[in-house]
Amino acid sequence: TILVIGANGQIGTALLPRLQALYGTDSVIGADLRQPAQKSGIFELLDATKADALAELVQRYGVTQIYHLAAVLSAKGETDPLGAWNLNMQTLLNVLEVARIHQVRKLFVPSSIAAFGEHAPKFETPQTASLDPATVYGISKVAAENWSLYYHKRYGLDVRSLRYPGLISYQSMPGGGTTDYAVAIFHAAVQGQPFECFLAEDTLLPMMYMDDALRATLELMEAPENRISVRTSYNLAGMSFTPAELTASIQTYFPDFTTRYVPDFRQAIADSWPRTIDDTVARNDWGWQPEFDLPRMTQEMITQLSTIYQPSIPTF
Ligand code: VAH
Repeated sequence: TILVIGANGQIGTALLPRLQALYGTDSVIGADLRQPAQKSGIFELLDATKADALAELVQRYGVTQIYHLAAVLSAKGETDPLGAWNLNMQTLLNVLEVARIHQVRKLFVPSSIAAFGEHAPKFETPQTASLDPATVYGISKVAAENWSLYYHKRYGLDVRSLRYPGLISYQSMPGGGTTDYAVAIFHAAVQGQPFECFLAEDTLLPMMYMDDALRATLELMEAPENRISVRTSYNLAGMSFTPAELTASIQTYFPDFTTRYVPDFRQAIADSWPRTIDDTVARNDWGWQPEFDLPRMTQEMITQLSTIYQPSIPTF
């Protein structure tokens, strides 16, 4: 069985149904601090900072794979650095230890472009670059990458990881990320409202549509173990765009839509991150290939959110 920790998060909300479709609802357990809005399949309340609660769940369901998707993201983490560090690291160490003790076969531990800092090349950031992250979230990701590598080398744990770009999805509301302007903007556009962006209009960032991120995750997890050459975390690229480019893409659907740019503390976080990512190693090792560019993502996000905000076609 597969355990998804942080099942109510941005990735968890989208990944859970994908795993249920692939492996059957009875083989997938969603777990988070609170019940989900819409419950489907097996769901367990879990505080993953409690190792014994996690171990009990793993034993009770005979868990063989864990997706560890619980974390405090970059912007929210800066409002409570030690709280973010404690949650991100305690849960990770519990997952690694419980997996080691209970012979969990495979683990997914996400990283992020937030792992890169000011001394990594900004363009085509390579797989091996110096990692001096500017945020507590980034520091916790670099630590997670190194702990994952350690548990792989010392205990043979099959831990796999991706340095996700900013992820855009319609299945959940933005949750404290610096790239979450790119989610909130669609909610405003579809509701006919102007948008106030907390990043400057020319802030170029690596981004990815959630469908690509989920496919990358599943392709990585299903790749033969001898194909995996990176046990810290793989660079992964989808596309890169600026708030101005995203606004223009949305305006092809909503010509009157406008964005105002009011940069706040999140601008410094975004400025510390890469502009574009080199994911050659992921392409060579397990055949990664993105499918969503900006126009296709815009069309998909607007289509999906339009049905959520205007569910029924008006009856005449
Ligand atoms: C964040 N969405 O903004 C996350 C991600 C690269 C961005 O780590 O914190």
